[in-house]
Amino acid sequence: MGRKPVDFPEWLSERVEHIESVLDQLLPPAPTAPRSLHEAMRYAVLGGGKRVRAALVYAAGEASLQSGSEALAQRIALDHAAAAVELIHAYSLVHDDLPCMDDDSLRRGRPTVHVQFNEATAMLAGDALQPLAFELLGLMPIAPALTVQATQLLARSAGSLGMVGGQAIDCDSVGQALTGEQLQQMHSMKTGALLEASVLLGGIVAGAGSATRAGLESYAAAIGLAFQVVDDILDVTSDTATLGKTAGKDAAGNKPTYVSIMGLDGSRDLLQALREQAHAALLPLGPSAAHLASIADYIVGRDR
Ligand code: GRG
Repeated sequence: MGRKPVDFPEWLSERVEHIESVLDQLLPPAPTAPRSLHEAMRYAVLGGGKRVRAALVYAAGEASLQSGSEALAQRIALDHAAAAVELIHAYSLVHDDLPCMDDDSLRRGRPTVHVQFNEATAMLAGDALQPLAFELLGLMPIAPALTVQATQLLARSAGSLGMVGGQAIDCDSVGQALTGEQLQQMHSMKTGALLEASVLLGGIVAGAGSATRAGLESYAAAIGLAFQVVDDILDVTSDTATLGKTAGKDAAGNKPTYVSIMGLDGSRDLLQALREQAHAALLPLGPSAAHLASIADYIVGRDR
């Protein structure tokens, strides 16, 4: 990971390729027993995904490293932190796709894990990806106090006050009308918490001071929300969107979205305001935060 300015698309594809190889090495090898479980874990994680969360860890790490301090230990720690958030994310998608949740048969352009393997294996693969994520954090070669902070942050963002809690609210909200405020709360837990944790993990691992952490927090809050607003906009505007939605519900007609509550124009206005908040938060961090700024633009402009 160089500190000299690199063109963003080039940086992003290099990081995506890098995290793919890190994950490949850190996941259990497929031929080792229990074989079907390990195959399912690898299938769930490798060969797909935009790797936005890993990119956020690396970009926040770059923005936080002191000049000339890019030691090997910090690079390994950033790899472990980036892999940990991708493992938690992958597990959440495996479980979200199960028949008892969204019952999806396709993910990342391929059959979902329970379709490719079976339901029990998919559940166990998700279960096994979670502790592996925390094991990787425990193996970071950095000051133990930073490892503790990183572990607590990831656990919080993934647990009942974060991602899983948001999913629970989402499940409970089917058939109910949510207010805009409740919708925001649900998404900030379900999707925003892990995206935000990715940014802060990069900062913690790279030894960010309090001023940098404050900038990262404000940036992270903005992009965490922006990600979901884009998702809701894409739900209506992408080629696969369903026509004739029920007011206040999503394409499937059963969940409230930003677009159904604020309208398309209102959602787009919110998105631009969030992009501006993200950029403003990075100003005090200077040029080393350039890739974080580009990721904000990427999230706001993404079309898948
Ligand atoms: C089941 C515990 C549990 C949690 C599930 C995040 C989540 C919670 C479910 C995902 C549902 C979903 C499709 C939400 C829309 C936003 C989102 C998180 C999309 C998937 O993330 P991307 O676009 O996926 O970063 P890739 O495949 O690029 O990694």
